[in-house]
Amino acid sequence: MATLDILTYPDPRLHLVASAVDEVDSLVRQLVDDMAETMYRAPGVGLAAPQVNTLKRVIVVDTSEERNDLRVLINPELVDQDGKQKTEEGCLSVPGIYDVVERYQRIQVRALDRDGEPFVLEAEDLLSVCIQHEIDHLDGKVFVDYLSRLKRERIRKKMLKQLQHVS
Ligand code: GNR
Ligand code: NI
Repeated sequence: MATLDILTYPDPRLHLVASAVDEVDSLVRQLVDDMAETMYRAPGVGLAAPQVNTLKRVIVVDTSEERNDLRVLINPELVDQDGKQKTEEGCLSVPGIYDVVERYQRIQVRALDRDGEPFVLEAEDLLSVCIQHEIDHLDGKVFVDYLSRLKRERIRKKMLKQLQHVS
């Protein structure tokens, strides 16, 4: 296993759309395992493949307190959604920035698991928010895209300034 580098906003690669996985082979499983290790190490409650510069529709999430409930969703698709909730979100690709985003309260998502088997998951609260946040990454969307242009510009400038300091 290996940890992977996480792209940071405003990297333009975070705005590319990921492609569906057509076969869950050993390469995809390797990616899943490396993404899980990267997520736990960060630490974060989710990670999408585009964040580690891989344009495949693969996400991992674990919103459990104990960090022992890994969920792998390959080619995830929302099949149902209900209600609304506003939650303060963060993102490993936008470190240090937190703001409120409105999402569906409850979702049903269909996906393939690490063995390529289809399943349907019902999620609410943080798990639901997290899966919606990760599916957005697959579609080239970062949570700051929901904020006002003014806020987004401030965040962009702050991130670019931090980049200067570390390069
Ligand atoms: O670690 C994360 N925490 C989080 C908190 C609230 C809403 C969404 C998230 S996802 C984020 C990890 C991440 O950036 N996934 O893409
Ligand atoms: Ni994120």
